[in-house]
Amino acid sequence: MKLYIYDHCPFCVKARMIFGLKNLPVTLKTLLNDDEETPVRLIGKKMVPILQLDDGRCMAESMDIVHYVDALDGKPLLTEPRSPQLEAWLRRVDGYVNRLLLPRFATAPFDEFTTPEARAGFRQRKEAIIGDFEQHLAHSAGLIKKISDDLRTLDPLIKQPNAVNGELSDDDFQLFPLLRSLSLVAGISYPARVADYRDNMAKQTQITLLTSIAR
Ligand SMILES: N[C@@H](CCC(=O)N[C@@H](CS)C(=O)NCC(=O)O)C(=O)O
Repeated sequence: MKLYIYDHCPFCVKARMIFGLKNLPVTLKTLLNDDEETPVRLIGKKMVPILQLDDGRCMAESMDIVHYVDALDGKPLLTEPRSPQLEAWLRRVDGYVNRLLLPRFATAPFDEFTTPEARAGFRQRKEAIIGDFEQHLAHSAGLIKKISDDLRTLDPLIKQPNAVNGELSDDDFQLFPLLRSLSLVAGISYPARVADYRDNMAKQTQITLLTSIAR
Protein backbone atom coordinates (compact mmCIF):
# COMPACT_ATOMS: atom_id res chain seq x y z
CA MET A 1 0.00 0.00 0.00
CA LYS A 2 1.08 3.56 -0.65
CA LEU A 3 0.26 6.57 1.49
CA TYR A 4 0.48 10.07 -0.02
CA ILE A 5 1.24 12.66 2.64
CA TYR A 6 2.72 15.98 3.62
CA ASP A 7 5.11 15.53 6.55
CA HIS A 8 3.67 18.50 8.49
CA CYS A 9 0.05 17.33 8.03
CA PRO A 10 -1.60 16.12 11.26
CA PHE A 11 -4.27 14.22 9.27
CA CYS A 12 -1.47 12.33 7.54
CA VAL A 13 0.06 11.53 10.95
CA LYS A 14 -3.25 9.85 11.88
CA ALA A 15 -3.02 7.58 8.85
CA ARG A 16 0.69 6.88 9.47
CA MET A 17 -0.02 5.96 13.11
CA ILE A 18 -2.09 2.89 12.33
CA PHE A 19 0.61 1.40 10.09
CA GLY A 20 3.23 1.96 12.81
CA LEU A 21 1.02 0.58 15.59
CA LYS A 22 0.27 -2.56 13.55
CA ASN A 23 3.82 -2.77 12.23
CA LEU A 24 2.44 -2.99 8.69
CA PRO A 25 4.59 -1.96 5.74
CA VAL A 26 3.50 1.10 3.77
CA THR A 27 5.31 3.20 1.21
CA LEU A 28 5.19 6.87 2.15
CA LYS A 29 5.13 9.32 -0.74
CA THR A 30 5.47 12.97 0.22
CA LEU A 31 3.83 15.21 -2.38
CA LEU A 32 5.05 18.70 -3.10
CA ASN A 33 2.62 21.08 -1.46
CA ASP A 34 1.73 22.67 -4.79
CA ASP A 35 1.28 19.38 -6.68
CA GLU A 36 -2.41 19.50 -7.58
CA GLU A 37 -2.23 17.07 -10.47
CA THR A 38 -1.44 13.95 -8.40
CA PRO A 39 -4.17 14.20 -5.73
CA VAL A 40 -6.78 15.39 -8.25
CA ARG A 41 -5.97 12.39 -10.45
CA LEU A 42 -6.21 10.00 -7.48
CA ILE A 43 -9.24 11.31 -5.55
CA GLY A 44 -10.60 14.25 -7.54
CA LYS A 45 -9.38 16.99 -5.19
CA LYS A 46 -6.20 18.44 -3.69
CA MET A 47 -6.16 16.74 -0.33
CA VAL A 48 -3.94 14.34 1.63
CA PRO A 49 -3.68 11.76 3.13
CA ILE A 50 -4.53 9.39 0.29
CA LEU A 51 -4.16 5.65 0.69
CA GLN A 52 -3.59 3.75 -2.54
CA LEU A 53 -4.35 0.06 -2.24
CA ASP A 54 -2.29 -2.56 -4.07
CA ASP A 55 -5.07 -2.89 -6.68
CA GLY A 56 -4.81 0.87 -7.41
CA ARG A 57 -8.01 1.96 -5.66
CA CYS A 58 -7.66 5.11 -3.56
CA MET A 59 -9.13 6.10 -0.25
CA ALA A 60 -9.20 9.61 1.29
CA GLU A 61 -10.24 10.84 4.76
CA SER A 62 -7.71 10.06 7.47
CA MET A 63 -10.03 8.33 9.94
CA ASP A 64 -11.59 6.19 7.18
CA ILE A 65 -8.04 5.07 6.37
CA VAL A 66 -7.32 4.38 10.06
CA HIS A 67 -10.47 2.27 10.53
CA TYR A 68 -9.96 0.44 7.23
CA VAL A 69 -6.36 -0.53 8.06
CA ASP A 70 -7.26 -1.33 11.67
CA ALA A 71 -9.88 -3.86 10.50
CA LEU A 72 -7.67 -5.61 7.91
CA ASP A 73 -6.36 -8.34 10.22
CA GLY A 74 -9.64 -8.83 12.10
CA LYS A 75 -7.96 -7.71 15.34
CA PRO A 76 -8.87 -4.04 15.74
CA LEU A 77 -6.70 -2.01 18.10
CA LEU A 78 -9.14 0.87 18.51
CA THR A 79 -11.53 -0.52 21.07
CA GLU A 80 -12.21 2.30 23.54
CA PRO A 81 -14.87 5.03 23.13
CA ARG A 82 -13.85 8.70 22.96
CA SER A 83 -13.69 10.75 26.15
CA PRO A 84 -15.99 13.81 26.24
CA GLN A 85 -13.46 15.66 28.45
CA LEU A 86 -10.66 15.04 26.01
CA GLU A 87 -12.86 16.06 23.07
CA ALA A 88 -13.64 19.33 24.87
CA TRP A 89 -9.93 19.90 25.58
CA LEU A 90 -9.04 19.28 21.90
CA ARG A 91 -11.78 21.67 20.74
CA ARG A 92 -10.52 24.45 23.00
CA VAL A 93 -6.90 24.12 21.91
CA ASP A 94 -7.93 23.81 18.26
CA GLY A 95 -9.23 27.38 18.50
CA TYR A 96 -5.73 28.94 18.60
CA VAL A 97 -3.03 26.36 18.04
CA ASN A 98 -2.72 26.99 14.29
CA ARG A 99 -1.39 30.46 15.07
CA LEU A 100 1.62 28.74 16.67
CA LEU A 101 1.94 25.90 14.17
CA LEU A 102 1.31 27.23 10.66
CA PRO A 103 3.99 29.99 10.72
CA ARG A 104 6.51 27.39 11.92
CA PHE A 105 5.47 24.74 9.40
CA ALA A 106 6.02 27.38 6.71
CA THR A 107 9.76 27.69 7.46
CA ALA A 108 10.56 24.09 8.45
CA PRO A 109 12.61 21.72 6.26
CA PHE A 110 9.74 19.43 5.21
CA ASP A 111 9.97 17.48 1.95
CA GLU A 112 6.68 18.99 0.69
CA PHE A 113 8.42 22.39 0.62
CA THR A 114 11.56 21.48 -1.33
CA THR A 115 10.78 24.02 -4.04
CA PRO A 116 10.39 27.75 -3.27
CA GLU A 117 7.04 27.73 -5.11
CA ALA A 118 5.63 24.96 -2.91
CA ARG A 119 6.71 26.79 0.25
CA ALA A 120 5.43 30.17 -0.92
CA GLY A 121 2.09 28.69 -1.96
CA PHE A 122 1.57 27.17 1.48
CA ARG A 123 2.25 30.48 3.16
CA GLN A 124 -0.06 32.36 0.84
CA ARG A 125 -2.96 29.93 1.28
CA LYS A 126 -2.64 29.70 5.04
CA GLU A 127 -2.13 33.44 5.63
CA ALA A 128 -5.37 33.99 3.69
CA ILE A 129 -7.06 31.91 6.42
CA ILE A 130 -5.32 32.88 9.70
CA GLY A 131 -3.64 36.21 8.86
CA ASP A 132 -0.06 37.45 8.73
CA PHE A 133 2.47 34.91 10.02
CA GLU A 134 4.90 37.56 11.31
CA GLN A 135 2.14 39.01 13.50
CA HIS A 136 1.42 35.57 14.96
CA LEU A 137 5.13 34.91 15.54
CA ALA A 138 5.34 38.23 17.37
CA HIS A 139 2.70 36.88 19.78
CA SER A 140 4.51 33.57 20.33
CA ALA A 141 5.31 34.14 24.00
CA GLY A 142 1.64 34.53 24.95
CA LEU A 143 0.54 31.57 22.82
CA ILE A 144 3.32 29.37 24.26
CA LYS A 145 2.18 30.26 27.78
CA LYS A 146 -1.42 29.50 26.83
CA ILE A 147 -0.64 26.06 25.40
CA SER A 148 1.68 25.26 28.33
CA ASP A 149 -1.21 26.11 30.72
CA ASP A 150 -3.61 23.99 28.68
CA LEU A 151 -1.17 21.06 28.67
CA ARG A 152 -1.30 21.16 32.48
CA THR A 153 -5.05 20.56 32.31
CA LEU A 154 -4.48 17.75 29.78
CA ASP A 155 -2.08 15.92 32.11
CA PRO A 156 -4.70 14.33 34.42
CA LEU A 157 -6.80 13.23 31.41
CA ILE A 158 -4.01 10.90 30.23
CA LYS A 159 -4.71 7.44 31.63
CA GLN A 160 -1.80 5.47 30.14
CA PRO A 161 1.34 6.40 28.20
CA ASN A 162 0.24 4.04 25.42
CA ALA A 163 -3.44 5.07 25.18
CA VAL A 164 -4.96 8.29 26.45
CA ASN A 165 -8.21 6.60 27.53
CA GLY A 166 -6.55 3.42 28.85
CA GLU A 167 -7.00 1.46 25.60
CA LEU A 168 -6.52 2.88 22.09
CA SER A 169 -9.37 4.99 20.75
CA ASP A 170 -10.04 7.66 18.13
CA ASP A 171 -8.81 10.19 20.74
CA ASP A 172 -5.23 8.94 20.37
CA PHE A 173 -5.54 9.72 16.66
CA GLN A 174 -6.45 13.32 17.51
CA LEU A 175 -4.08 13.89 20.42
CA PHE A 176 -0.80 12.40 19.23
CA PRO A 177 -0.81 14.27 15.87
CA LEU A 178 -1.34 17.53 17.77
CA LEU A 179 1.50 16.78 20.21
CA ARG A 180 3.76 15.80 17.32
CA SER A 181 2.98 19.13 15.62
CA LEU A 182 3.63 21.01 18.86
CA SER A 183 7.08 19.39 19.11
CA LEU A 184 8.05 21.86 16.36
CA VAL A 185 7.43 24.77 18.77
CA ALA A 186 10.39 25.62 21.00
CA GLY A 187 9.76 26.72 24.57
CA ILE A 188 6.57 24.82 25.52
CA SER A 189 6.51 23.28 29.04
CA TYR A 190 5.32 19.68 29.18
CA PRO A 191 3.93 18.06 32.32
CA ALA A 192 5.33 14.56 32.96
CA ARG A 193 2.36 12.46 31.77
CA VAL A 194 1.96 14.47 28.56
CA ALA A 195 5.68 14.11 27.76
CA ASP A 196 5.64 10.37 28.54
CA TYR A 197 2.55 9.84 26.40
CA ARG A 198 3.97 11.80 23.47
CA ASP A 199 7.37 10.07 23.56
CA ASN A 200 5.88 6.62 24.00
CA MET A 201 3.36 7.12 21.18
CA ALA A 202 6.16 8.33 18.88
CA LYS A 203 7.97 5.04 19.53
CA GLN A 204 4.88 2.83 19.15
CA THR A 205 3.72 4.53 15.97
CA GLN A 206 7.26 4.78 14.57
CA ILE A 207 6.72 8.48 13.79
CA THR A 208 9.56 10.83 14.67
CA LEU A 209 8.84 14.00 16.59
CA LEU A 210 9.94 17.37 15.23
CA THR A 211 12.05 18.34 18.26
CA SER A 212 15.31 18.34 16.31
CA ILE A 213 13.96 21.09 14.00
CA ALA A 214 11.99 23.02 16.64
CA ARG A 215 11.87 26.77 16.20
N1 LIG B 1 -10.91 15.52 6.55
C1 LIG B 1 -9.63 15.31 5.93
C2 LIG B 1 -8.77 16.55 6.10
C3 LIG B 1 -7.43 16.43 5.43
C4 LIG B 1 -6.74 17.79 5.25
O1 LIG B 1 -7.30 18.85 5.60
N2 LIG B 1 -5.54 17.76 4.70
C5 LIG B 1 -4.85 18.99 4.39
C6 LIG B 1 -3.38 18.89 4.73
S1 LIG B 1 -3.07 19.08 6.46
C7 LIG B 1 -4.93 19.22 2.91
O2 LIG B 1 -4.62 18.36 2.12
N3 LIG B 1 -5.36 20.44 2.53
C8 LIG B 1 -5.40 20.84 1.17
C9 LIG B 1 -4.17 21.63 0.82
O3 LIG B 1 -3.21 21.66 1.62
O4 LIG B 1 -4.16 22.20 -0.25
C10 LIG B 1 -8.97 14.10 6.58
O5 LIG B 1 -9.20 13.86 7.78
O6 LIG B 1 -8.27 13.37 5.88
